[in-house]
Amino acid sequence: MRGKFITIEGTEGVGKTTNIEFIQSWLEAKNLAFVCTREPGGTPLAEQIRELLLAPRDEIVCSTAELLLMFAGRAQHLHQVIKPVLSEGAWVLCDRFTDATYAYQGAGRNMRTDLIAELEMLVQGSLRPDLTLILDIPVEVGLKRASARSEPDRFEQEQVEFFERVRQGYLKIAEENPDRCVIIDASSPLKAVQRQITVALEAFWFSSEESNA
Ligand code: Z5A
Repeated sequence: MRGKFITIEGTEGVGKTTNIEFIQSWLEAKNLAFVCTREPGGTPLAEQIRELLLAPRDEIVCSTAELLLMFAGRAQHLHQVIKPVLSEGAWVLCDRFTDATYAYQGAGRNMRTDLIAELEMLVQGSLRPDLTLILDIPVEVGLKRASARSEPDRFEQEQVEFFERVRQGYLKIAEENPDRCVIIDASSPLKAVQRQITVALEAFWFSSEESNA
């Protein structure tokens, strides 16, 4: 049986990295075999593409080049990691996936959604995440958290308006995919965020067990 594919998404500084560790402990407590990975990245080639994408540079990166690089890394990641792991029956926990492309390149950079959908079909076929946790937070709060943590990468140098469009992009994805997406209020204290994540994971676990029975 194919394993389950969980993704975690959100704008800057929402706490994905912090909460991924928590989700890993939940998977371990359920005795599930899983691989934790990320995008852009997840294989040596895709990690090199990540470096190219995140490095601040003088040259303006055109949106089409950015979009194609995202999907180039994703193709390699799917081929080398995600698909083999799922077909062995293990679960995949991925820090960002194609929803990030719709939110950042689509809503953020105003790229056409139908073009993104064509690339999605080319690279993924029918494969989609089974559960997506969208950590949501007011943009200013997330940017403040992120800036306290590290030097800004090329995306983090964008203006507040860009991240506002990205946030709205994520909220639209959640609205259009209610069976797959759960919005988590990430502005709460960490314990409260993790309680919401546990509720979402347990509900997903229960419905997966029911459909396997
Ligand atoms: N990107 C794209 O454009 N298109 C695509 O298709 C894909 C990606 C896949 C890299 O992603 C960039 O790639 C990303 C979008 C683009 N750029 N941006 N912006 P990334 O996921 O590697 O980068 P990131 O979004 O900047 O994630 P991050 O740096 O790992 O941040 P985070 O994981 O969301 O946050 P965190 O490190 O867990 O937490 C931030 C701080 O807040 C930290 O000090 C925590 O201790 C603190 N924190 C966390 N939770 C709380 C709560 N609840 N209360 C208080 N403080 C908290």
